[in-house]
Amino acid sequence: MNGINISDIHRFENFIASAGRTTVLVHIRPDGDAVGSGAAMLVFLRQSGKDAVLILPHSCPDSLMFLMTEEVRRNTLIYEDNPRAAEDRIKESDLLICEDFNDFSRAGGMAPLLESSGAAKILIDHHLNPSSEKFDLVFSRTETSSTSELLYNILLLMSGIGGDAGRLPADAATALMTGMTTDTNNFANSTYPETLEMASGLIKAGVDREMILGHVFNNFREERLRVLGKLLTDMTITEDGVAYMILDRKTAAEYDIQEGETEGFVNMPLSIGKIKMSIFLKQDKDRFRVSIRSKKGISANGCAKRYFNGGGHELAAGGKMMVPSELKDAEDAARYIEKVTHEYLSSTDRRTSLQ
Ligand SMILES: [Mn+2]
Repeated sequence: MNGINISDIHRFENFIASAGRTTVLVHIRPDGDAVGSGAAMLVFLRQSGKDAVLILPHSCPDSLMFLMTEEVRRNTLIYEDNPRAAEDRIKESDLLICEDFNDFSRAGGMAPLLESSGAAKILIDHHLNPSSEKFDLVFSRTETSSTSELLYNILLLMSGIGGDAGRLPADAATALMTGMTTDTNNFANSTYPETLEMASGLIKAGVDREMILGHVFNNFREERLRVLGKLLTDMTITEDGVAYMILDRKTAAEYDIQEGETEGFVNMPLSIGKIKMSIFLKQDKDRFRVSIRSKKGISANGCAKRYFNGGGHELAAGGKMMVPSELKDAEDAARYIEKVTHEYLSSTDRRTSLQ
């Protein structure tokens, strides 16, 4: 099923069975797929009687707090709030399950400890170019909507589940549905036939999709929509069909914009017919965080890699530019984007593998 090797499932089950303490980790600034796949793995392990803990590098965004059920909360450590406890947990773990990232560097401050840990390491991820050599077992698939979808198919193959989504713990099923729904932006992108099979299986199993949509798409603060309005008004569109928006620190403070609230903004300009690629920059303490989305035929990943110290998926990627060493301010950022996107769209390596 889904190209997952059954012997890898057996190895995964053996790693879990022989582990005393298992720790599940996801990427920094966790999104719906990270929290969803992380919570689902945690609940599955705990309901199988295992000593399992989930570590989130940063706290869970408000819109996803419904996934932090009593059981999940009790067994989750937030590295940002309590680095010592998270580090101690990693040190005493004999199995580390890393989800929704392709390299330890995506775990932020915990990266060196994870690299040097003697624990068995398993990767479950859907990003390009995973650091496979650093793991004992790798489940990596890029032609899938999300890590949550990949994990769903892995869990279905586990003994005790036997392909029946109805046998997944209910909270794990909800978490997986959430991760897939947010990573596809509610089935708008990266949706494969298997993605819809997953949705069908989970809804049959009793997952409440409307509840999930209510939390993740219809529960924002007014400030978010106000700042989006301003960004769209100020958006620049270049002759090459690139749209870009820049949120500097001053504007973010004026609108009282909080962590995670600009999630999804970068997708909006793609609704314009002539736009081939959309770039969104958000200024942080010492850097601009960069999000890039593209339409088929243009590689967002290539652009992120070549000009913005990043990467990701073919049509959805991210990066960062340090302030002031790489970009002085928002004006400088605008000039840079116009220059490099023109160069990029005139070159041949803009193309994606998906045509
Ligand atoms: Mn993901």
